[in-house]
Amino acid sequence: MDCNPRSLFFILLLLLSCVTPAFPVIYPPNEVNLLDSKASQGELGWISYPSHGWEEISGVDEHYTPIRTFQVCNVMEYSQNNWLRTNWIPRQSAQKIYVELKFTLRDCNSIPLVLGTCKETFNLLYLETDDDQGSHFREHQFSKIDTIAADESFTQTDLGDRILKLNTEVREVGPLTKKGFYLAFQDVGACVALVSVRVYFKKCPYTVRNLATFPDTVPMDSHSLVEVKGLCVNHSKEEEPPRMYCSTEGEWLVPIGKCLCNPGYEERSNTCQMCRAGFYKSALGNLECSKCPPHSFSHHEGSLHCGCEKNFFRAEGDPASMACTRPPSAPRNVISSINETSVILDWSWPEDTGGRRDVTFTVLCKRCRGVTANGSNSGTQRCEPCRSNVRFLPRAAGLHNTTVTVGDLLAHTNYTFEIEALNGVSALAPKMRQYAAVTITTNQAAPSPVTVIRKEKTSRNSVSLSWQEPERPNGIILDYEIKYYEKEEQETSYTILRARGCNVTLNGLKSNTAYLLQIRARTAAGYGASSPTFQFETSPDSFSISSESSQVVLIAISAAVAIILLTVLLYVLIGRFCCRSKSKHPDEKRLHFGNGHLRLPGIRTYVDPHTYEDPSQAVHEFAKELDASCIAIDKVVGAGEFGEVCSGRLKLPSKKEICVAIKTLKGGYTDKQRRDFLAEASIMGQFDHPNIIRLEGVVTRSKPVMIVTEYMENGSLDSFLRKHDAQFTGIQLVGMLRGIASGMKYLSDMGYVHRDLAARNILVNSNLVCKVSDFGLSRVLEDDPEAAYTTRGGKIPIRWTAPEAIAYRKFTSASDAWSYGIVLWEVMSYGERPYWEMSNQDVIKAVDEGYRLPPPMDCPATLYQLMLDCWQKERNNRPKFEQIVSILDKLIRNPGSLKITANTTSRPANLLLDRSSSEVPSMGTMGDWMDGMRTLPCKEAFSGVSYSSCDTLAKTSTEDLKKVGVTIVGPQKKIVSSLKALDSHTKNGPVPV
Ligand code: ACK
Repeated sequence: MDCNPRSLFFILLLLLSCVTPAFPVIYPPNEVNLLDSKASQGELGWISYPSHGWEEISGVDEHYTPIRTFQVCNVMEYSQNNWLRTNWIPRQSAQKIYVELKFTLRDCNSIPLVLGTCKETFNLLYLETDDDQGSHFREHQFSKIDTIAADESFTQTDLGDRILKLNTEVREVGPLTKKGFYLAFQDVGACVALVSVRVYFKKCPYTVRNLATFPDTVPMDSHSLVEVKGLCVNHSKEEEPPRMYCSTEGEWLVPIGKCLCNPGYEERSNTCQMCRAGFYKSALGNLECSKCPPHSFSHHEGSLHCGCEKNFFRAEGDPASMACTRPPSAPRNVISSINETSVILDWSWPEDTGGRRDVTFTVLCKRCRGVTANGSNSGTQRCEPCRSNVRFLPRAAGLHNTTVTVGDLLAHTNYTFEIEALNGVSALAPKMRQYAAVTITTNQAAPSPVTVIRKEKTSRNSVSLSWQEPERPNGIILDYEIKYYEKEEQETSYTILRARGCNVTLNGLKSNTAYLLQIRARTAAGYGASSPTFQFETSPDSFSISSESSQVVLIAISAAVAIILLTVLLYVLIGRFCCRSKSKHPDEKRLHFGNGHLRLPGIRTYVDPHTYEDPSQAVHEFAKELDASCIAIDKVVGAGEFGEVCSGRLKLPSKKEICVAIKTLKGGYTDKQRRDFLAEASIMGQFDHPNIIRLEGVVTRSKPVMIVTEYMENGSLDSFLRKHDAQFTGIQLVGMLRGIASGMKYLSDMGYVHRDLAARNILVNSNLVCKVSDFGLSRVLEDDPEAAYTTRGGKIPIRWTAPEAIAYRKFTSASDAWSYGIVLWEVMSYGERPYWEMSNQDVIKAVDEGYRLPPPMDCPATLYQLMLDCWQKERNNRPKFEQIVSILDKLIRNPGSLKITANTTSRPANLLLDRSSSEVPSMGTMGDWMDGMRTLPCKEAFSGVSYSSCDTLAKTSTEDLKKVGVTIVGPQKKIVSSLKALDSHTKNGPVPV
C-alpha cells in the first residue's frame, strides 16, 4: 500500500462519497445563494498561489454528479502558506453573508512522520471590492474571518479502519458595503479537501398571510426587524392594514391585520375565489359561501344572493339566508256563531303558512243582496263594503288569533265575511292571495234605546217632546212607547202613550209639576231598551193662555178629532176590502192548520203536510217543482230510506250552477211510499234557517221522483267526527253545537218536533256549518206504536230518545232537547256510539233507573252539565233550545270556561256512569240528592246530623260517615265522592239556564 499521506488522503476522500447520505440538496427557501461550488460543472477558475499548493480536482458527489473540489496536503514540509482565492462574488442586496464550507481534514496523528510540520486547521479570509480585480491578488489586503478546524476528522470503526468524516462549518460575514467580495482559504500545512463552498444571504421570502401578500424582503444586518406592509389579494379588502416583520434570520414574525374576501368570493388556498353556482355570499368576510336556501337558486358563479324560484318571494328585511316564501293558503274551517246582530267568526290556521311565521288575518265585511237567508247564492249577488260603524273586536286587520267578533251589524241582513291569511310576502303576490268566505244572516234584534230627547214646548198642562230615532233601529220602527209619571209619585201610577213618529205632545198634565219620562222603540223583533229617564216640568199657573189662543186650540182639537175619526173609518173599510181580495197565502193557512201550539203573532208556524187532504198539494205549496233537465247527477253518495242519495249540480235559468244532493225514490214504489217520500220535502220546504238543510226543490212530474237539497260537503256529522277524531278545538266543537241548537230553536219556535235528532241526521258543509236534516222519521214513529220498542232495522233511535217518548210517545221539543244532549255527547266524544254495545232494552232499563252516560274524555264541565240537564227525567226541567243557544254563546264568548274538564272517564267497565256523579250536579236540594243516592240508611243517618251547608258536607270523610252509622264500604265511597263532586259543583256555580 502507498504510504504517501497525499495518496492515502485521496483514498479516504473516495471513501467519503460512500458515507455521505445520498439525498438531493434542497436549500431552505429563505437562503439565496451567491456562490455554490457544487453547482459549477466546469473548472471554477479560482486562483491558487503558489501553484503547488491548492489543487483543483474533478470528482463526483454522492449522486455521482460531477463536482469540483480543492485539496492541499503538504504536511511533510515546513512553512506552508498556500492560498486559494475565489472569483469575485457580487454582493447583490445582501448586507450579511453566510459562508458554508464542507471539507475533510486528516488529523496529524494518522499520518506517520509528520510531527512538527503537520497542521489541522486552515484560515478563511475575505476582501471587499467594488469591482472584479481579475487575477490581481495581494495577501495582506484580505481580512481573516476565522480559523477553521475540523470538528471530527477521523473516526475509528469497529473493524479498525479509519474513515474520513465530512465537516460543515458556517461563518457569518458582515456588514458588507462594497459591490462584491472575494473569499480566500489559507493553508499552513494541513491535509484538507474543500468539498464545497456555498455563500448565501438570508431573506424573508414572498408569502401570503391573512389574505395579504408580502414580497421577498432582505433583513437588516443589525438586530432590528424590517416592517413590511402587505397587499390584499385579488377580490379582497383590508379589514385592518396587514403588516409583518422580517427578522435577520429571514423569518416572518408577528402578522398583524388582515384582508377579507369580497361578497361573492370565499377564501380558498390563500386566495379569494368566486362562490360556485348554487352558492352565495352576501357579505365581506372570510366565511365560506353558503348553499342557496330553500326555494332559491344562483345559476352563476360569484353570486351575492340567490334569486327566488317562481311564485316564491323575499320580503324587505328577510335575510339572504332565509328561504324564499309565498303567501299563505286560505284559512280553513270557518265557523260563525250569530248572536242577534253580532257574529263570532272562528277559523283554523291555513294549511300552508307559506313558510313564514308572520301570519296575520284580515276580515273583510261585505253586505250582500241576492243571497238567500240560509246562505245560498240565489244567482246574481251584489255586495258592498259594510258600513264603517260595524265593530270588529279586537280589530279587522292584523289579527294574530283565529277569531274575531263583529258587532253592530244590521238585523236580519245577509253578510259575507272574507277572511284572508296574510304574511310578509302577501303584498308582493296579490294574485296568489286566497281567502275563505262565510255568508251569514243576522238575527232579528230589538232596537237600541232612544238616547236624545228634546223638550220643544211647555205649557201649564202640556208638553211637546221630540227625540231622535235609536242609533240602531235593527228594523222598521213600528211605534214608540212613551211612559211618564209624576216625579213625586215614584212610578206608583204612570201613563203610557204610543207615537208613530219621533214627537209627541203630552196633555192633561198638572201645572207646575215635575214629571219623569222614558221612551222605547218597537220593531217586529219587540221592544228595545228604555231611554234614560228624562225630566221635565210644566209651567206654573200664572202662565195663562189668552182667550184668542184658547179658541185656536179648541178649533185645532176639534179638527184633529174629526181627522182621526175619518182615518179610523177609512182604515176599517180598506182592511175589509183587502182581506177579501187577497189570495189565500200559506201563512194564513198555517194559522188555520196550526198544530195546537200557541204561536206568537209574526212567527211562522209549521204545517203538518198530513193535515192536507191531498198531500201532493202540500208538496207544491212548499216545494218548488224543478225541471229534471236542470239537474245533473254526478255520483251516488249513500243510501236513503227510499232510494239512493246522489251528489250533483243544479243549474236554474239565469242562476249560477250550484252543488246539490239528490234523494231519489226507487222504482216500484207504492202511492203511500211516494207520499211519505215527498212529505219530507213538504216539511223541509217550510223552513228557512242557516242551520236547517235547505230544500232547492222537487221533481215529481218525471221519473225518478227526486228531492233536491243543498250539498253538504262533509256529509253526516257522526262519520265526519269519527274521521277527524280529536282534530278540532273546543271552540270549534261548541260552534258546531251552537249551530245545531240554533236550528233546533228555529224548529221548536215553528212548532216542529224532530223526533230523530242524532249526529247521523246532522249534515256538515265545508265551513263546518252544521245543519239539521232528515225530516222523515217522525211520521214513521207516529204510525207505528210498536216501533219504539223494537230493534228492527235501526230505525228506532232508542239511545237518542227521551224516556217519556219511548214509554208513551210523548214527543215534544223537550224530548228533542234530550236527543240534543245525546248529540252533544256524540260530538264531544267524536262520534262514539251512545251506550256503546249495550242492548236497546238495557239502555231503556238503565236510563229509567237513573243511569246516565259518563262525560266523554276531556269534556268541559259546563258541557257535561248541559248534557245532564238535557237528560233530566222531568221534561219540564230540561233547558229550552233558546237557553241552550244562549249557554253556548256564553261559552264561545268566554272560551276560558272550556278549560275546566268534567271528571275524565274513559269507557267505564260496566258501561254505566255511577249514578251519584251523574245525578249530583243536576239535583236541586239536599233531599233530592239523598233520594238520588238511593241509600236510604244513609239518608236517615244524615237526617239526624245537622249540616249547615254543602261546603261542610263536602268535607265529610269516611270516618265521619262511620260516626253516623254508614259502615258498608260501597255506599261510603259513593257518598264521599259524590260530596266532592257536589262541592266542586257548588264552588264553580251552576250554568245559568
Ligand atoms: O255520511 P254521508 O256521506 O252523508 O252519507 C249519508 C248518505 O247521504 C245517506 O244519507 C249523505 N247525504 C245526505 N244528504 C246529503 C246532503 N245534503 N249533502 C251531502 N251528503 C248528503 C249522507
